[in-house]
Formats: sequence, C-alpha cells, structure tokens
Amino acid sequence: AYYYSEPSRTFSEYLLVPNLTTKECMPSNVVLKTPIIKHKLGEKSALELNIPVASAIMQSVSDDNMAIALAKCGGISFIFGSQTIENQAEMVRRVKKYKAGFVASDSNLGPNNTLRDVVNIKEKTGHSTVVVTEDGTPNGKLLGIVTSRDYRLSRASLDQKVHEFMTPFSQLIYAHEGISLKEANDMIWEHKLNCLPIIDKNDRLVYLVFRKDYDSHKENPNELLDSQKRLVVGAGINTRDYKERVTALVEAGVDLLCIDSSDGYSEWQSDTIKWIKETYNGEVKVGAGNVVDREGFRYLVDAGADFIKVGIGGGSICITREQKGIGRGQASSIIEVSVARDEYLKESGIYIPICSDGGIVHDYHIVLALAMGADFVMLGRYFARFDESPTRKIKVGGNFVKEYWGEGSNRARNWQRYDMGGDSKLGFEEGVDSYVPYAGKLKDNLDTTIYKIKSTMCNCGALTIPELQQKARLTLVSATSIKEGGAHDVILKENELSSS
Ligand code: MZP
Repeated sequence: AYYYSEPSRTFSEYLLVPNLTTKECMPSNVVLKTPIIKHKLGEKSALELNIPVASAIMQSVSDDNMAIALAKCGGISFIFGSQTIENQAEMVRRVKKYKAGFVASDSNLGPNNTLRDVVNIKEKTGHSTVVVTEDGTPNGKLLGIVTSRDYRLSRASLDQKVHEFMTPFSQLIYAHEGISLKEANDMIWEHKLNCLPIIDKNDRLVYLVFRKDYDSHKENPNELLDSQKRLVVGAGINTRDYKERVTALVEAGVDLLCIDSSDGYSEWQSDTIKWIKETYNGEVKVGAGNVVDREGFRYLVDAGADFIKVGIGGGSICITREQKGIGRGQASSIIEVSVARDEYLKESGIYIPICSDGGIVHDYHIVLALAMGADFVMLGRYFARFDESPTRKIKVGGNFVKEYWGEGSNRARNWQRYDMGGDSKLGFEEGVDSYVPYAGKLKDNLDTTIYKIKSTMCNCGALTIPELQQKARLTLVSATSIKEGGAHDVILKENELSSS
C-alpha cells in the first residue's frame, strides 16, 4: 500500500494571513469573474461566471427555479440528473426561455403589439406593467413587458420586483417619481440614454435601469436589449444513459454538462467524455469528477474534460467516508489538484478550471478554496436553505427549516451517481435525508456572501481571483487556535436570555 506522509486537511484547519491592503483594494473594486471551461493560456474562456459559485447537482437544490435565480446573480446551477430525461430537458428549456430583464406577458401580447395596446390592456385589467419598446417611444414596437397580478403593489414590493429583474449588467442609477412614462421615454430618446423605464400602476416612472457601462453605450437604447443574453445553465449527466440524455439536453440548449459521480476516476467517465467530444466535434462542453488527487485529475483531462470537479466525502449530507472509508480532506484535495493543473498548464499551455465541490460551511471557506487554486465552488447545503430551492419549507421545533437530502440517500435513489458497473443496484446509502435552517431569499444571502468574499480578498491584497491565488498566504491552525477563533471567555447575551 502507499501511505501519504501528511494527514489530509480540510478548510477549517486553515486561515489567511493578511497582505498589504492598498488604497485601491476596496470591495467595490474586486472583480470575481472566473473561467469555467478549459482554454489556451492567454485566451479568454468561452464560458465565464460573474461570481465563482455553482449550485449542486441535486434534487433538493437545483431545479429551473434555482437556476434562474442564481444565473441572474451571475452564478450557474447544474440541473439535477436524477429525473427523467424529458423532465430535465424541460427544466433546461425553461431557463433558456427566460429573458433576464423582462419577461413575456401572461396576456396575449406579442411582438407586433404597440405600447398603446399594452396600455389598453393594462387599463382594463388594472395590471401595472414594465414596458420595453423597440425605439423607446410609446408608439414603438413592443419588445417585452413585465406584468403580474401582484403588481397592485406597495412601493416596497415594487422595489423588490425590480431587483429581481435586474441583470448582473444593470444598475439602478436613480429613482425619480412623478414623471410619466411618455416623458421618461422622451427623455431617454432625447439624451440617447441606454436604459429601461420602470413604471408603477399609475403610469408614473419609478426607476430608470441603466447598464453599468452605459457611458460607452449611449448611442442606442436598443443595445441594452440585444446585450440581454439568455441565462446560462448547466446539467448533470451520468455514465449510463448519457447518449439519450446528452442529446436531449443539447437540443434544449444547455450550456454546460457535468458528469455527476461520487468517484469520477473511472473508465466509465472516460468513455462518456470521449463519446460527447466525438459526437459533437468538441463543441459540447463537459466537466467531470469528482476526483481528489493528481492521477484522477490527469486521467479525466486526458479524456477531454473541460473542467474538473474535486471532492469526495466532504458534503454536509455525505456519509461515503463512514460507509466506505473513501475520501480525502477537501483542502488537501484542492491543493494537490491545483498543482497538477498548473503542471498541465506548463506542459500544454491549456488551463483547466477546477471546481471545489462540497464541504463549504462558512463563507470564508469559499475564499480558502479559491486561494488554494479552485476557480469556482459548488454548494448544496448553502442553496438548499433558500426560498428558491425545490424543497418544502416546514416548521420544526418553532423554527422554519427546509428539507435537504443527499443524492446517495434512499430518498433520491440516484444510484447512477454511485455506479460501479454491472447490473446490480447499490444496496446501501451514501447520503442522509436532513433539514437545514431556512434562510430566506437567495439574492439577499448571496449578496452578503459575495461582499464577505470581496472584503476578505481585500485583506489579502487581491482584486481578482488569479491575484488571490498568486498572493494568498495560508497558515495551518492548531486545535487551540481554532477555539480562539470563535467568541470565547464571554457570556453570550443570546444564551443568557434563552436560559433565563
Ligand atoms: P454541501 O455543499 O452540502 O456540503 O455538499 C454538496 C455536495 O455533496 C454535492 O455537490 C455533491 O458533490 C455531494 N453529494 C450529494 N449527495 C451526496 C450524498 O448523498 C453527496 N452522499 O455527497
């Protein structure tokens, strides 16, 4: 047998030592753009995320609803594969049909209607409507509207609605009440502003939504609508029915596939990747995993994988280590695979993105994963807590919780993920069925997490993820210093209150 000389480590055993924070190192200057598919050194990856975050390939996490919410924030979901091919393809289709920034009306309006038609319908139904016309004038051709029955709204809920429709490219510049839509459109047209007017139910202007880089796009308001790309979505596949599944997912418009397996260092994965690459002339992108060492990484890269997913046994619902004694501490896995990725880059000039999957408990763990060489992270428990996850929200012991179960649990029955070949189905579970504390809306939580990531990066003196990877200084912490890291030697007020 081979013995590793070092114990395998996980995130909580590390801390970041700060570097010089220069004056320009402010959270607002940090850019979290990150590549997610392989590319030549010096070239841009054909697929990038605005934030380095993916939601897990799980029934209890990533359906089309989650995918829309996360893609709107700049991340990506991988729609779970442990469902029929038709259902999964339909979920992908729904995400691809969704247009960030505006949605189609639920009435009979189409691209040939004018704004006047919309206003007539609006008056009849009492709906409030966000209207986008081709030339920005009230008589222009209708391009899209946002309308909904709950638009008889208070100002606060209208604000929330607007935020939901904001794309990562848009920014609220100012709110100006009291101008009519007609006046707003005249103003937009006259000043050639690149923005969308948002109106309330009395036809008064509430917001103008601008692109962040609107200065460089002043010529034509329509540019905002051409630039409104469709949302990006991924999907999980397995090494059994991949021929039919991949065909259906590609037809549905999926952007990226990922072979979902607890142990990806297998000939099954190699065959699957090769089939996809040959069938689609390399056009269809596919990640593979999970692996935890240099050999597994290299094997899947040689087979043609576009990114590599790392992690075995660290997931919050995972009992693979208990059941089979298979796995490795997540930090050690990422560190070793990142070294292998850098060696491969030197050898071939090709950069392979790495995804750190599972075991993120605190927000700073994300920064640790990135500092150790991951390009993005995949989270299950984190996203399961939000309104947008597909599971039930229930009250347990006076607190709201959401259900969260593993793909290796009896409930998910995703035995393909644990497939060892042959005909027999697995006879034991590798995951649990659990609850997680309910945490509210995805965007509110994610905004805080992203702000924390950016702040931590500023402590490290880094404005981008590659800069973080280059500059980060990591130190192992002793068990005693881990204790020192939490509140200690004080009486917490919450505890005192709850015991009195
Ligand atoms: P976490 O974010 O909840 O800690 O971990 C999520 C990850 O756990 C998933 O992305 C997947 O790799 C892994 N997973 C999913 N189901 C199981 C299981 O049933 C599992 N064992 O380990």
